[in-house]
Amino acid sequence: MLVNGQWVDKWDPVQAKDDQGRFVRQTSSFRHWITPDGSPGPTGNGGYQAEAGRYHLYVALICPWASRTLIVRKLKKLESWISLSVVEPFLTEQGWRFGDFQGATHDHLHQKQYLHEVYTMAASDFTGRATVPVLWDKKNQTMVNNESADIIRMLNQAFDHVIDNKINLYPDALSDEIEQWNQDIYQNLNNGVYRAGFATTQFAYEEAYHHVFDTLDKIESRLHDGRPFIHGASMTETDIRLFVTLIRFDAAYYGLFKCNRNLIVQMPKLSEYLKRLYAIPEIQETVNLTHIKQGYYSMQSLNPNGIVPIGPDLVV
Ligand SMILES: N[C@@H](CCC(=O)N[C@@H](CS)C(=O)NCC(=O)O)C(=O)O
Repeated sequence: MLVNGQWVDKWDPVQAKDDQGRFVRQTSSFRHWITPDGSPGPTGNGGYQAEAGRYHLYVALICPWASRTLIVRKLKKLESWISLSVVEPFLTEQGWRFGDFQGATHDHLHQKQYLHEVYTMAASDFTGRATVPVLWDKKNQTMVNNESADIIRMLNQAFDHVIDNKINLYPDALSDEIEQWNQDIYQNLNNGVYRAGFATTQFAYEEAYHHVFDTLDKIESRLHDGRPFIHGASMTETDIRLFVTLIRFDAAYYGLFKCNRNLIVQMPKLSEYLKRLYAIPEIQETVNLTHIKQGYYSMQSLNPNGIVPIGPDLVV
């Protein structure tokens, strides 16, 4: 991680833990918002107006948080508005690296080798982990936001006045319901699988494991009435948040993170739901199973010899 702008120590996936061995994720530090007129968003400062070609997204295809921003960028047809760089799937001793691995790219903007160098361009004394996603402002040469929850929310509406795209992943009428689901899904499933995988006590692992499967059971039974998406007929933010974890589950979380009561493919409604989402081209284009497997199984503390399992194929 970076301390006062200097890279220190070897990369360790366990960001922090509490006194009972629970994995604790770092909070994001750049929280500005792109808005239609540059006025401030819910957090941070103003000055980030939606303009063609002004912004850049840094992602990792292994990463569920980065992938949700990629999905929204595609669904909202923002590819020509927001350019993209993709890091390699392996976690190096200096964190995320750009390069030639298939599906990755170089840093088109700054020709940096490591993502942490992009962080120190934005804040030369930055202390913290250099995480993806990063939304970058080319005009002011700084970081707008590194919190995917903010990024998907802002991409859903900041450019609506200039693009012809009517998809709304966060309709007013559903906002309360979406917020409730977000909290539940984040804590118990999206981050729940990481809490199981990175637990450092049996207690913390079992607690997280039960949260993961209680949540999957709850979703399986909700889908029993035949609804195509979690909140009914239309896809919302909740579906995107679920998809990124479900698509990684059988390939990575079941084995590496020990979330092994059952596979998603063994849950009939959930696997139909996953297939339905995966059939949407804009979503499918963001999934790279090679990056997912190589990336997760390169985490040395969980898999010291770095052997990548052959199976399973994509579950959908
Ligand atoms: N709150 C962040 C979390 C992002 C995050 O933890 N990303 C992971 C990859 S899945 C990362 O970049 N980790 C690098 C590290 O911890 O050094 C978000 O949702 O945007």
